[in-house]
Amino acid sequence: MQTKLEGRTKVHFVDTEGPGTLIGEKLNPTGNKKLSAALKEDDHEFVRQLALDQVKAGADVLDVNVGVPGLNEPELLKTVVQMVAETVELPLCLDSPNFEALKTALPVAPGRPLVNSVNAEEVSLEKILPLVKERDCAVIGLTIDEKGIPKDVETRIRLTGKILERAARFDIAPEDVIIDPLVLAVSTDHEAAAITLAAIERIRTEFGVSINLGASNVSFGLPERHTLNQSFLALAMAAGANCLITDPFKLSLSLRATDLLLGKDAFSARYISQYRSLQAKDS
Ligand code: THG
Repeated sequence: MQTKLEGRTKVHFVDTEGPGTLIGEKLNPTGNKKLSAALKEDDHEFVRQLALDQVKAGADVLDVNVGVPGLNEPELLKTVVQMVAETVELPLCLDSPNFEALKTALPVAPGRPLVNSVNAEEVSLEKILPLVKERDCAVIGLTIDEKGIPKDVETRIRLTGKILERAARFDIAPEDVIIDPLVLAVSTDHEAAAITLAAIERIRTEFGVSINLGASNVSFGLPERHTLNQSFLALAMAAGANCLITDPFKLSLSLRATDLLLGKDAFSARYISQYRSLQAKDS
């Protein structure tokens, strides 16, 4: 199954059978003081550079999140999406829980963007899905509802079914819905990753849709986060996740290594090309 995304000039397919999609997560002010300051001070150069650096590092799609408390998110998301769209050619992923922000920014996003996200709550389904249909784009569906992130696999399967069914009612095709089963930090629940991996396998077999995962969330509160993220990313991809929202500076080569080991990189071409571009950047 393929999801077509489009940026200003580039087309990218999120593909259940092909190599993984890397959504660069760094345009997100959460825990990033420099970016928060840049957004407050309208430092467009800083934002543009962070976008360009992620493209160079191997991102396929760029996530854009501007959630800084106190700032006008609808206006800011629109401004930043416009700015990033002028700077890079890749498709964009508009990351906001704020309906008004998505509604305001979607018209200025080029091509066919990815909306991040809708969830299984009534208010979310009823507001976000019509927006996605109207803009003819794709959406990430989080398996979360009024009760929060389910602890068990079964509820995540049920919520996946609910999101896909509701999308269908709005005439949104299953290939335009990428399910994100979410992962909690293993520091607070040692079974969190194992449960998400089991959910990924079942979503893939039972629904066949693309699966997204934030591969940095698993390691909150632990040392050597990079090591945990790297191991989790490989396990998640082996289980069936084909779209990873993560740090391209640290994980792009690891992601291409996993593609190769899963038989999705003929002649090691993408792995070698990623290696070379990282070498070129270092020298
Ligand atoms: N699923 C979907 N969307 C998501 C997530 C997900 N969007 C947000 C998040 N999870 C993915 N993005 C980030 C961005 C940054 C970090 C983690 C996830 C992060 N930041 C560092 C920190 O907090 O310590 C600081 C980074 C820095 O200093 O540069 O780790 O799961 N659909």
